[in-house]
Amino acid sequence: MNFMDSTSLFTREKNNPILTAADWPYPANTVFNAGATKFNDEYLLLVRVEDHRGFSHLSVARSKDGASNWQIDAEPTLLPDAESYPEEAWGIEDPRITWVAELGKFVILYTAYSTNGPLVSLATTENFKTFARLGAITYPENKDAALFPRKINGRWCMIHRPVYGAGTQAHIWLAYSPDLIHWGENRILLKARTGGWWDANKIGLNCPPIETPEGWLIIYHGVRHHASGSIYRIGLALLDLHDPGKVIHRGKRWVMGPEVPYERTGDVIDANFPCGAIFEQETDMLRLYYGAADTCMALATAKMSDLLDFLKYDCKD
Ligand code: BMA
Repeated sequence: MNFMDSTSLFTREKNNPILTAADWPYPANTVFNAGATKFNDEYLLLVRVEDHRGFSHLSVARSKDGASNWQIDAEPTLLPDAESYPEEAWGIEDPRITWVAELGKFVILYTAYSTNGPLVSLATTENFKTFARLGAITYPENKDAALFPRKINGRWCMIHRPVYGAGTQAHIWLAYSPDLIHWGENRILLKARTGGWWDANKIGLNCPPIETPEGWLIIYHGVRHHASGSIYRIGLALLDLHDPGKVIHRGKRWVMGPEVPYERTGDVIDANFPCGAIFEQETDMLRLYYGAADTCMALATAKMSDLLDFLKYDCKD
């Protein structure tokens, strides 16, 4: 056991929460779990907005500095379309955005909340105004999916998270596809730990894999169940660049858990849930955008080199 403080790697933005339902141009219950990317020299969040029926849709918020003065679309940007896509009956949630240079498009994997449970759907966009849906790419129950930004050994690759055991167990899986629609060669990538671990029983991917010279950085959550509910915390792993099925390192400690009031109170207490991260190579800075307590959006930053050093160090004992 070493005594490095893994929870000091990320620094919370002083103006957190950066977005709340009160900022919204139309009535909303909560705004959280946004996908994130850079677009037209701005930071863009595709925010999950929950309405007063309990159903979610997605809306764009843009900012020049990624932390303040957000310009929010006056109306919902992407609404569920249950008529053409029945799996969207109870809303669309938790988008993960990947810029795919080869296609010249952003590929968005999101949760479609079907009447048979959540599953993963795929849409593309070039402008965050119009979207092309490719439909459901998994069956329920499955969520927490994201696409790698380029083909690996000639095929598209995604991470996803099927659930079994009446929702009590979930591992992180990998799958491959020739065309983004038909997915196969499924296998477990990271297993939930067991017993007393912070990431026992149920884990899921958070942000799309981030390419670094040392491997794909994976940001994932672990759910710890206890007498008064669950705690969603964030951990890290590193995958081989050429074969993402190979795990190079997996951190033992969590790097971020609910600590401050906006993470500890809200519709779902004690839930830190990022869906987007932006890595700025020039400054070595990783910006992590996360939903806090399923209620608002917050930002935390870390140095990529510190995260990679931590992963090596944390695996040793
Ligand atoms: C997960 C997802 C997230 C949510 C989190 C905490 O299973 O459904 O959308 O933020 O639970 O409620």
